[in-house]
Amino acid sequence: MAPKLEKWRELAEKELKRSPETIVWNTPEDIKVKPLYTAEDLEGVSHLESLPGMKPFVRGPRATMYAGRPWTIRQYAGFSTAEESNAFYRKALAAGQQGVSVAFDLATHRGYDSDHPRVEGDVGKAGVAIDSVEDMKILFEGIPLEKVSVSMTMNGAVIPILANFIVAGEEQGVPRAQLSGTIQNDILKEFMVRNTYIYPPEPSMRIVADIIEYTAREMPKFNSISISGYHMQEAGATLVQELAFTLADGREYVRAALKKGLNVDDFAGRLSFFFAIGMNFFMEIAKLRAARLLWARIMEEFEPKKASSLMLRTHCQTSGVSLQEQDPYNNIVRTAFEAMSAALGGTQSLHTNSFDEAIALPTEFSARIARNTQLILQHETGVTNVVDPLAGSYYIESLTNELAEKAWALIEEMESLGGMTQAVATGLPKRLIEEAAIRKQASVDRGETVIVGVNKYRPETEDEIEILQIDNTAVRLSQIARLEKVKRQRDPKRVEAALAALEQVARTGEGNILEAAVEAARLRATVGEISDAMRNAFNENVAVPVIVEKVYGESYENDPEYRTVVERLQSFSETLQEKPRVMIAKLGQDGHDRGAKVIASAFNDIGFEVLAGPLFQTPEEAADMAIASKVHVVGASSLAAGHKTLVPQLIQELKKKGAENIIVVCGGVIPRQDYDYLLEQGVAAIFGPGSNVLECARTVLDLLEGRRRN
Ligand code: 2CP
Repeated sequence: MAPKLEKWRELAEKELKRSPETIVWNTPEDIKVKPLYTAEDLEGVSHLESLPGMKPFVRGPRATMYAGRPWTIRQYAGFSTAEESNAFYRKALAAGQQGVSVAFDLATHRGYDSDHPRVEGDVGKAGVAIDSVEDMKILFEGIPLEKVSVSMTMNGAVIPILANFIVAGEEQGVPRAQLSGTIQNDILKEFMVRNTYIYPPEPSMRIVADIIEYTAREMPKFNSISISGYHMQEAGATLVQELAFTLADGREYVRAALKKGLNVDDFAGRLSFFFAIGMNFFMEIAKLRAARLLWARIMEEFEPKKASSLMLRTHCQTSGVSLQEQDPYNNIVRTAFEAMSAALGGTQSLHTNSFDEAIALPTEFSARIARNTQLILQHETGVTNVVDPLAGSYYIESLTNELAEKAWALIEEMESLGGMTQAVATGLPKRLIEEAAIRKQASVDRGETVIVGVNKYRPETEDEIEILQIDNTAVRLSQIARLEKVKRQRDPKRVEAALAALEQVARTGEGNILEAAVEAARLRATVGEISDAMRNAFNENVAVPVIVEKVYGESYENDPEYRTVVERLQSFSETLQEKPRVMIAKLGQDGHDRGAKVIASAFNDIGFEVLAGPLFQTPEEAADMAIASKVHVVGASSLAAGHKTLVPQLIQELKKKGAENIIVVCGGVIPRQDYDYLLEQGVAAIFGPGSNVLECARTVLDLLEGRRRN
């Protein structure tokens, strides 16, 4: 150690009255953050001399970055009908938003038309309902698609949605070659965390490759994929996991495209990325820098000729899970810090969350504050004037290097499993993320990770905030009316032939699936019909939920409070002469299962017998399963706003089948305004965001004991 540093250590020890090693922060990534960084930490770090716009692009993909052009303010939005979403986009663009980003409802994500019986609770809820080109045309009416770039978050039903977009553009007078934007089209992370898949992994990978092929040939301004780590972090992944799995996914997509015979330089420049930006301010900045560094390293393997093929460009979104229901205005502050972090990390495009998103869909007011957060950053803080302003910081450069090294090791581990498709099939990445999520939850529950207004400094009274409610039934009926009209006006024979041709392309592997779907969409085949033609060829993916054991319990080792609950449950089980059985149910098309998985694992460790229901159950299917498995409690987890339709239906189904003795509780993103309604419908307890899992277990035990006494 240099003599001066030795001196610092002495001073630090004097101040602390203990060794400075005792204040090292061990992050969830297992990075030991020290109180001081110096030039010594950068010895041997090789990326320090690089410049922006040049490989390995660690300092940014463009030479001038925001000094030349600021990042795109691209707010993700969509709800209800195409008309309502269109009005929302036009207003947002007039108020300073720079690009459009479409949120589709879950029915669309999973390839169902709005009239399908499985999607009654989901139509128009967490996004806009799109059934055909007619809806798509309304969605973009008055928005010049040759100028405004459009991002579409779609993975499962990616073929019909992109086909509809292409045809809507054409019919608006914009040829596909002029369309700019991005389609998410990242199926591997769907199997790991996001769950809006339709088909099994292998044909799903073919779909991705066909889209890359088609856009490379026909749509030079369109980003063929948005390789996403966002949902991994949302599901609980550490930043190293997010980084590694995302880049490993990217490598896999490149291989899939090369296998189709494409030249790497013809498509690599249009691959894009998407990361979450959480509250670990400096680490997030370093993560984006490390991502660019590693992507350039990965792409070198494929020996591209163009430098732009090595360049990682990314969208970022502030973290949804960092938002809290309690003391919700704090979320504005959280989002602002996260946005600053994304800007300092060099993102190309950014969504800032609305402060009420932990509770419901954003209102016009909360959406304005979210957008203004970025406008203020761009116009008032001076953050855009200098490229990569934190380069050279001992701490940032050291973190960049350490994250890159750790992520690289994990990328190589995935490689040793045969690449990411194989790794995903083994379930390993999913399990690692779930374990990290459970550890994080335990750390919050125990107060080790502080969340202001939630597990510390909680206000005595809660502010009630205005929320946006969607009349789901009205949306569904209007969609069904339009669907019927579309079907009346089209030529059924030609539609049938186009769908048969599409199925044939899917089945044989000859031809391009997107190309065939564009023909079908032009003739007004619907999203559901196009998806079904592919279902016929590919079948559906079925996933069996696995419960991670012991991680939650281990985090609580020797904790007296935890022991008390465990012992109380043990003695209750003795009276019952069996462990109480809890089924965790996911109803409708809502695939957000972090909460459900965490609860299932924690409850299992605490001593309940836990049954994890599969994703996408109808209320009737969930009731049948609960009855067949003789459960005492069903916990319905809802994060996609379907709870007011689906949970009462579940209770009705249980009653209809004579099982009203089964206790129904629910949790997830449920606004307080809905509590009374749900309680009236027979829900016994509601656990909103920020609930302490041990508290939930206590409440469930109270309910079980109460039921037994009566
Ligand atoms: C950029 N440009 C510049 C400069 N910077 N030109 C001169 N000087 C500069 N300093 C050029 C670029 O080369 C590009 O032109 C154009 O300006 C636009 O810039 P960009 O950086 O490409 O920005 P963008 O068009 O906004 O594209 C950003 C991304 C794209 C990341 C590449 O893929 C994107 O917009 N992704 C958004 C994804 C998204 O919104 N996802 C929503 C997730 P050229 O194109 O001609 O080169 S929703 C999340 C929810 C949670 C969910 O998934 O469930």
